[in-house]
Amino acid sequence: MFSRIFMTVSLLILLITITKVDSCEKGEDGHCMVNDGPMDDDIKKSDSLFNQKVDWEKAENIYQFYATDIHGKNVSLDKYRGHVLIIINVASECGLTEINYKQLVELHEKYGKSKGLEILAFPSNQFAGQEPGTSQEIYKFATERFNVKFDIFEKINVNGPDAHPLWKWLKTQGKGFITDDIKWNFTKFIINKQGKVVSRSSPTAKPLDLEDELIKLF
Ligand SMILES: *[C@@H]1O[C@H](CO)[C@@H](O)[C@H](O)[C@H]1NC(C)=O
Ligand SMILES: CC(=O)N[C@H]1CO[C@H](CO)[C@@H](O)[C@@H]1O
Repeated sequence: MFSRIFMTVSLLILLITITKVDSCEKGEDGHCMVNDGPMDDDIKKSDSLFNQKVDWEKAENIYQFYATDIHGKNVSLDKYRGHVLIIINVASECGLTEINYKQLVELHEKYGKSKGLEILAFPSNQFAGQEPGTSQEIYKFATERFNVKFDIFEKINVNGPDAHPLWKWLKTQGKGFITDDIKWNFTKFIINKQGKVVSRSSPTAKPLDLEDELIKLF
């Protein structure tokens, strides 16, 4: 009885040892990878274990998120790594639409190709129903009326329990006035090349007002 348990235990220990030696030998320069702290593979693994729906609060940068673009494509925000970004919620039918789109296009033309500035626009219908269109209509409006070439995403909620996880996270990073909720259309977040929020601007701030701040980040 005892010897059987003993044999089982020693067999287990032997197995574990063999497995460890095996993975150690795969390391380079005779390093043992088991106790060497996080390697690239481990970091990738923890990234893929990140589930934005439940883990959004734990995000360290925007590259961990994904969103659906206006053409229905699932986009990992990892594609923006190393770029300075403006993330903004947009509306088609509102007093601020014209100036915001126009100046965003201007910023993008000036700093897109030359400095790698990327603009991520998220249509949202949460403010007095001023973005009632379908994805196709929104895209048509933005590209035909303002010649937008920056990235537009699918319509999302920015407030409430159904808010997109990226927006939930953005709001905890750039604090709002009194509450974190997005008050109005055209709230702008500036993201640095490390994927962190550096500022949040109100709807009435014009995109060109952000120029000085952007220049420091390029
Ligand atoms: C979108 O891509 C992410 C990985 O970047 C994946 O985790 C997620 O499940 C995908 N979502 C959909 C709806 O395909
Ligand atoms: C959609 C929406 O609420 N539009 C508003 C955007 O913000 C400006 C100024 O704060 C308002 O004038 C718009 O009506």
